[in-house]
Amino acid sequence: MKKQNKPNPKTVQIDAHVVDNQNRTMTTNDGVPIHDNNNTLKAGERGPSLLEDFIYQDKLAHFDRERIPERVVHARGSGAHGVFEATADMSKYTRAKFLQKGTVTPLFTRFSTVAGFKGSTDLARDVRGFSVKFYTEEGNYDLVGNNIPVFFIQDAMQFPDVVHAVKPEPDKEIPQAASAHDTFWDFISLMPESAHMSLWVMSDRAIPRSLRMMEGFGVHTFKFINDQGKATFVKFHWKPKLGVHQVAWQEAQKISGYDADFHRRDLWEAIDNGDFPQWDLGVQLIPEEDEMKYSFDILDPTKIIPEELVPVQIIGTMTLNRNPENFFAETEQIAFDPGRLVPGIDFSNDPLLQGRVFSYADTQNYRLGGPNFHELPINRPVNGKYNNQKDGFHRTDVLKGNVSYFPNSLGGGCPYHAMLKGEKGFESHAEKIDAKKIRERSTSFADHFTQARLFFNSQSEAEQQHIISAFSFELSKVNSVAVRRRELAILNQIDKKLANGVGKNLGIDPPQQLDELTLQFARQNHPNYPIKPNKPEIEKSPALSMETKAGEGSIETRKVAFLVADGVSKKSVDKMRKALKAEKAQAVLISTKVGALKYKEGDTEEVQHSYLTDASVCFDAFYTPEGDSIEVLKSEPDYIQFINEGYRHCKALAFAKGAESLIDLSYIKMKGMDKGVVLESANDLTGDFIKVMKGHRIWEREADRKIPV
Ligand code: HDD
Repeated sequence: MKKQNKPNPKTVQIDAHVVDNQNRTMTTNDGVPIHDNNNTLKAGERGPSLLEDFIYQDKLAHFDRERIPERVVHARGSGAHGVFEATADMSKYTRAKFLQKGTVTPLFTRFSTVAGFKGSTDLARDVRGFSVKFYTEEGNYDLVGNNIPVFFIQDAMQFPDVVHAVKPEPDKEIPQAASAHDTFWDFISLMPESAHMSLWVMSDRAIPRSLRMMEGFGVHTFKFINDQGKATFVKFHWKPKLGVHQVAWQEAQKISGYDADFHRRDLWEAIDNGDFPQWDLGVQLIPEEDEMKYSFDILDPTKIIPEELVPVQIIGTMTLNRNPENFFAETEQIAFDPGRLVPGIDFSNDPLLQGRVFSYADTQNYRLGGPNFHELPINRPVNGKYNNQKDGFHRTDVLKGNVSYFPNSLGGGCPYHAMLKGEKGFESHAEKIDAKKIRERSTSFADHFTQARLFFNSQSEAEQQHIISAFSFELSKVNSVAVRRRELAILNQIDKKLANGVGKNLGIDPPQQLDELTLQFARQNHPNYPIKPNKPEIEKSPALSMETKAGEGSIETRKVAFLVADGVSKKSVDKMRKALKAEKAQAVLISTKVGALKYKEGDTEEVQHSYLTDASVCFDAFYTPEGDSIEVLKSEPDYIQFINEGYRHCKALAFAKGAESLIDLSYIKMKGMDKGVVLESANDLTGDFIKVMKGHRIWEREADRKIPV
């Protein structure tokens, strides 16, 4: 798998299974040519169908079994193939071959939402799954993470509970893909350990602009193991090259109606256009000796290690460069499992991670119908698998010979143990354990609010307001006043501004003390709860704010709506189009109708989008070119809606000469001009527009957000 001009081994492996129907006669599943695929076999023209119609049976029997159980969580997902190139010398820390400098490894990445069913909207407020299967030369390694670096719970035993709480309520199966309901907040308000993650989920991290513009985290602390068997604790981070961006909550809700596949489409189209998304893989390395050095426990999955304490070192880059050939065969059937490792990586004793080690293979066995799911093309290791496991449902490998046991002499002692030939296979880290069996929680896991506070403190003013709005929205949808109050008591332990802001919107004064029920449950894990927390190393971490990660001023692949109508000036369109193209941003013409757009200059251009089919929320910025179209747009209410919404959502708007008159019809007139409204008559039209777009949003407008639309 070294960098060579040879074909990607995973592509070659999958291609061997690709079926192309071009120029083929239709056959049954047994390869029998089909003469007529429209009519069942009947006794006479108007007679009953015959049982002997094996062609009909073949077709229907397959159809009747076309659904498999969806994933119990992360059912809704989108994936793509790619490669990882290691760029740093990691040999000091890990013997994993795919992490050695210069190695290129094929991979498949699947992004997902957690709570919604398979057909739910992409824009739900939710955690996003971020799973990568590396097909390394030492077997498959799965990094199954999220776009949020902490988790709701500390012990895997409670995973079914948190999932049951967030999923639709079991009596009425409502709501779909939403945490804004009673059972979720009932659970969260009884579980102070979920305070930190609940802040992340109520932040804009939970409504990404694109799957290509979000960070990924391995969440747990893992271990790197080097050639000498020495361990180093490690946390994994994926850093998107396009920056970290979000949509506004109101946008998310509207996008769900206009394009429920917004993220899936965006990923597919970007790869299809050759705009391959990239992420750097970063690691935080903690020497074994430093395990107990921090004010928090590095084994606790509700805690981050602030980047200011342990910097993230970049060790390689992932590029997603190929869309799947078939969604079901690849994205649906891929089986991730954080419990499968390659030599050089090991688990830590994080009790959440330890519990995951069981659950994933178990669920794949069920979901994919038996123990041979490893043989599905998407799951096969590229280096082959050789062992004595055999038979079972859907076995496809044809094991040769009469030997399927070890030790054997008849099969030449094969397949042999690595150590028998002086090779090194996977060896677990020889950690010394001397302990009693107990069912308890470590006291070092009992501080639930310090890092939640760190997160809130580290957000910009606008980001803090979004968190307050999100909590207010979610808790307003909770019917139980007791649950609302209990959650407010938790928020009050984190930050007064947060609790008071939400309390004001709910009409409840936040209680000063945690609710008795919350304390009662917390004391089951920590009898002396609440426990005095250690003094944190830092009070603020700039790395936690999305605003500081908004990208190095790139607008690559961002979508700009050109708001046009017949009579628009081609010169005015092309001027902006050219400038955006130079920045690799996309121009999308939106007109009063699809089909041929007539330019003022006489030419025509095919338009795919209209005010009827598209909405402002699906675009990053807006441009109104000059021309006779301006008169048409004056009486087009959907045009006015576009710019009103764009303005409200703090996006950049540019107006060519003459188009400024349209501003008078919008709320911009009422609320006033700002740097985000770029006029050709007053500004460098293209230069200033691009400059404002690079800032992503005009946050100053946030102070006056209640503009009606
Ligand atoms: Fe999980 C799927 C991420 C805790 C049990 N999980 C799943 C997927 C992601 C995560 C991204 C989708 C994989 C795919 O695309 O197919 N899960 C996480 C993270 C966790 C976490 C980051 C905490 C840090 N999960 C977790 C626990 C358990 C599970 C504690 C059980 C004890 N997760 C599952 C599962 C799923 C799953 C039930 C459902 C479908 C699947 O595995 O393949 O086994």
